[in-house]
Amino acid sequence: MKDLLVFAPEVANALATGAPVVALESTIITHGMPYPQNLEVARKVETTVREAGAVPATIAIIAGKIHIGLDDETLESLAATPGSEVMKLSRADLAACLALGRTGATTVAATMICAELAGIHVFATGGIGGVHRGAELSFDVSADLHELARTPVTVVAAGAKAILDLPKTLEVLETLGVPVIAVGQDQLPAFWSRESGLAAPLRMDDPAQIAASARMRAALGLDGGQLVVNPIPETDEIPRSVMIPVVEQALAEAAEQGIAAKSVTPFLLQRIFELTDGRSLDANIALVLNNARLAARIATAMA
Ligand code: PSU
Ligand code: MN
Repeated sequence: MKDLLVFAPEVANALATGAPVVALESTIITHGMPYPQNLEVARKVETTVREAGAVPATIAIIAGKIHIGLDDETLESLAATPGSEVMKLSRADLAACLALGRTGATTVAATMICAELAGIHVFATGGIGGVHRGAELSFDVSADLHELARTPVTVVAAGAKAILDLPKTLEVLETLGVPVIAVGQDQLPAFWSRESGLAAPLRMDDPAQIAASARMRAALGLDGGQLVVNPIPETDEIPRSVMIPVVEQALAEAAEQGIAAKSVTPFLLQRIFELTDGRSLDANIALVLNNARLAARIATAMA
């Protein structure tokens, strides 16, 4: 296992001294945002974590090794590689990518697995995967939900994207025993928008409460992590009324073109980017930075 993990010196040092560390995913870089904004954002997220007093650890698989923290050169080459040439890794294909010596970006699920192996307990991202609309026919339910049920990492996201079926996503999380904790409001946030029209199951406004809740789960021997849902800042949000028709159109086009499986989320994100004249990307960037700040505070409370 030691040979499989490659730690950035800064991360190794932080973990050895018990300093707060925040894991970051790489699929958002390769499949979630266009180049070169993706590179700019990846760097900005790391800076934001540092400014908030924690050490960032961006996770990716490079030539068959799990990298915990990427140097700038690696980050740049990953960001510049077209998504079609990088594996999008979840629980199902992580081991295969490593065994074949290949390079891949980690989704929420795969990043959780790698963070846990590295001893990192907090992870910041944009949005998690969830139950897709029409899942009753397509069976498209993100492996992120099952990972949250089994791997003890606290994941900070801005809710699940409105491209998903949010009520069904909440139902599945409840069935799987995953606490969904809203911060600063009672509603589940909906990624680009603060409101989803759905009540969040739990609310904790203080990072210390979130840290205490993770400790209590461990003390009880409960498997799995926590999903912290942090609303996008008011000044950056795109209201729900604006997003609903955009999402409907992107979904209709995906259905028309027969987009399926792993391609669904990247396709929808790209179409929504085009349909909002780039506004969705600005919102996406703002919410990721906002999540990085909160994750750093939670990691600090846990350290
Ligand atoms: N949300 C975003 N951008 C992304 C993703 C989610 O705003 O790039 C990625 C995450 O890595 C998440 C994955 O884990 O999409 C979910 O993909 P799927 O629905 O295929 O499980
Ligand atoms: Mn899927």
